[in-house]
Amino acid sequence: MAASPPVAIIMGSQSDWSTMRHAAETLDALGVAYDARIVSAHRTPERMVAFAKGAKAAGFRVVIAGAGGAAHLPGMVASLTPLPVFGVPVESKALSGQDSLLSIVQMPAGIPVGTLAIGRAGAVNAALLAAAVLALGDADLAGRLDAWRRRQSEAVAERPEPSEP
Ligand code: RP5
Repeated sequence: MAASPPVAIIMGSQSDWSTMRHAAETLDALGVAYDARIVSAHRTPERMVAFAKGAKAAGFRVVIAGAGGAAHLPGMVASLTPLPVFGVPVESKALSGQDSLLSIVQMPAGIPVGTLAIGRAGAVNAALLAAAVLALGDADLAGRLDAWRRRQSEAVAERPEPSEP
């Protein structure tokens, strides 16, 4: 069986995809392969355990986990795999993602989850961090990451456009 791509993007629900697709698009732009899956800590707990326990042996090297509300998915997965886990708090309807953020970031000492910002910014930055980790052992990817950052800098105007909002 072919090894998994280096990055797993997991999320608790289909409804998280509108946020997590930004991680996928960022990895696409950097030429980093990934597998995106719905793995819910409370609706599909056995799927979650199977994924997390098998992730390293499957060939994944980094996990990006997005969840909203009582967002225990990133922490639960981190407890079951030695791989680095980056958590993305998805913006919830009731509490605008503050619940997701606090659920993910407040891990007790011993099992880390690298927690990003709420929503799109967190999803993009989780992908950039995953790429940075992989780039430590991949000079081509390191070059693509440098180029991505250079293009971002070049796209910033020196002065604001007065007619734009
Ligand atoms: C969490 O519950 C998911 O990560 C999602 O953010 C939230 C709401 O899920 P749905 O009710 O939209 O499926 O498990």
